[in-house]
Amino acid sequence: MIKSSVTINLVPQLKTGPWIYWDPLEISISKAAEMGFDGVELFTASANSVDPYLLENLLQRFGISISAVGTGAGKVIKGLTLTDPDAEIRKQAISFISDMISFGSRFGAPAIIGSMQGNVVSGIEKAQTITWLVEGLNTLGNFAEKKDVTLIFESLNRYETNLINRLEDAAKLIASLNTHNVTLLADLFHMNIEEKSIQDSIRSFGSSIGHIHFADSNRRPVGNGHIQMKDISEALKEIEFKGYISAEAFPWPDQDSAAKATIESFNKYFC
Ligand code: LER
Ligand code: MN
Repeated sequence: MIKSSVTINLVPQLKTGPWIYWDPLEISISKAAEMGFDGVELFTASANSVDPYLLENLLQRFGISISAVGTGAGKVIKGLTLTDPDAEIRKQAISFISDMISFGSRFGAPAIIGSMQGNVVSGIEKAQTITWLVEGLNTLGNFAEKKDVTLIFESLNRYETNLINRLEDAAKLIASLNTHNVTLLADLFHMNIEEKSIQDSIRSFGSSIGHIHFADSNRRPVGNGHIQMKDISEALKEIEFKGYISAEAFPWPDQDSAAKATIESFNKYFC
């Protein structure tokens, strides 16, 4: 079954990011549950910035799940990536993501690697950068498997990385790993910039897709841009997608309206 999810950001200093809810955990979880979402995707500063017992309690109280946990704070706050030329930084990136995998696994939730993939930097060959990324994903994919969760890899648009921009490149990358535990994240906002056809790419790489980031062309909640969601929903139904469709969009015009627009679009296209 396709499930709905909405993002919650718990890092207030990242003011301009594409997350729907920005309130403290209890308020955001209660609002998401009341709105009818099946899950929430958490963006936290680190693995130990949320009390897992409090979180467990809130999830039970409001009858909602964690769809995934984001790891991007490792880059944005700590400057870590899996492809930094400095081996010590790469090691710290693996450690940061491993902790996030462990945290998410307590709730059966996979971790997402998006911006932690880093960039090809000046003076370093792309092939070398890919080798570091593959090493990191192999280590982390195998670690996640031991924790009984998948690991999710996300291609990002060219303004966020010069490494993996399209679903096809991401699919080739995960096919080259020594683990089958890594799935792909199809973020509709990034795909609208990079793919020839969002729905065709979904059909081509559907068997690898584990998670969707749900946003319109301008990263506003779905229904406020020009993405043709009907075509995309048909493609997702055709590939028998069974994961979460998670709203990673700006809280436009405000958090509550963005959440409402999102769940209405989800119900319109996927129920
Ligand atoms: C960033 O643009 C994004 O889409 C996130 O999901 C990556 O961590
Ligand atoms: Mn995304």
